[in-house]
Amino acid sequence: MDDLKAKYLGQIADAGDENALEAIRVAAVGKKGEVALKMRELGKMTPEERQMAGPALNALKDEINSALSAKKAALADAALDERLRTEWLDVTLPTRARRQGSIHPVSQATEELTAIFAELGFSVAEGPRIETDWHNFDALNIPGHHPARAEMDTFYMHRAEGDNRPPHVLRTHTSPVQIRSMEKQGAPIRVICPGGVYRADYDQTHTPMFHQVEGLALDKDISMANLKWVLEEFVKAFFEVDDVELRFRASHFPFTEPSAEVDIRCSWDNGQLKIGEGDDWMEILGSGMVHPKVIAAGGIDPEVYQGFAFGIGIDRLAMLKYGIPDLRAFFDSDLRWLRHYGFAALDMPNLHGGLSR
Ligand code: 2NL
Repeated sequence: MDDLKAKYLGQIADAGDENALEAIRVAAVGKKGEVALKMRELGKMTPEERQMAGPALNALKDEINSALSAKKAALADAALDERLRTEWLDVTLPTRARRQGSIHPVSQATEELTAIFAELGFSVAEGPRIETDWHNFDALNIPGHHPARAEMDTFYMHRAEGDNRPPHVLRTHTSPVQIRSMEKQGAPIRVICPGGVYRADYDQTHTPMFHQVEGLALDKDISMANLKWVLEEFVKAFFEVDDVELRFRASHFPFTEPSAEVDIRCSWDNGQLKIGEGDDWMEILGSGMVHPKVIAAGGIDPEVYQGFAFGIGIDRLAMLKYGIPDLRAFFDSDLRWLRHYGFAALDMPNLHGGLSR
């Protein structure tokens, strides 16, 4: 029995992996293993012999079993040590260069102007790009026969056979988001609505999808003077100049009365734009006092509340601020263009950190 013990403990000590260990287990203490065979011989022994050999065989079996599990644990430890040695990672290494992706100038301009209007007390609202004909047109005092509907070059959604309701449209401006904001929030209200809008128009200066921000402020005592101040603050902050001069030109929109287009004083020297100085004027937005019918369409009493609204093209603002010459490149998804004009992902603007860095 001592030979048996020495043989198996030696084999266990030498086993190189779990498979070898299992083979030893089967040969030694398995059902048909050597210890089991010896136990069968107990039947042929005298009772005295059996009383000696029985417990000794059981002790041998226990000893081999514990050697097996000790070795198994040692092999697992060694395997883990080996993995830890090969699968290491140096977390103090520098990260990869950042130029994998960048923020599109339209997104950057949207973030910047949102930060400015937020500072002026405006909240931000978003809405669906597929709109009801009512929210996009009727609520804005543009009835079915109005020439503005034709002028807008509207994209109409498909209508099911036999459905005689007016088709949904791709919104032609973000005004419907303001209608929805009035319906939801009531007055007083100060909100801006930035986002993509659609018109069937494509040439040097127009793309079928472009971006707009509209603003709306309604209260009991809001006048055109408040509009002028808000726009001056916005233009100064956005173009990062100390002073601007705005020129209001009488205009016409169905949703405002009176209406004004707004120009800023600027100069173009050698193709270089300077805002706030010079002898030129550049149109940057449309605005006016919200038409009473539009206030009523938003579920608010126009006898009590009044206010201003304005609409600005974001794409053109971005072109002017960042010196981008061609509008159509905005929507080409050209990676080289994006690397050149894009912004770092972590440079999100806020008024305290400075808008652009
Ligand atoms: C332009 C003109 C404008 C508005 C948009 C507006 C929205 C509501 C009520 C009244 Cl809910 N007005 N929006 C007002 C005036 C002008 O945009 O030429 N944008 C580039």
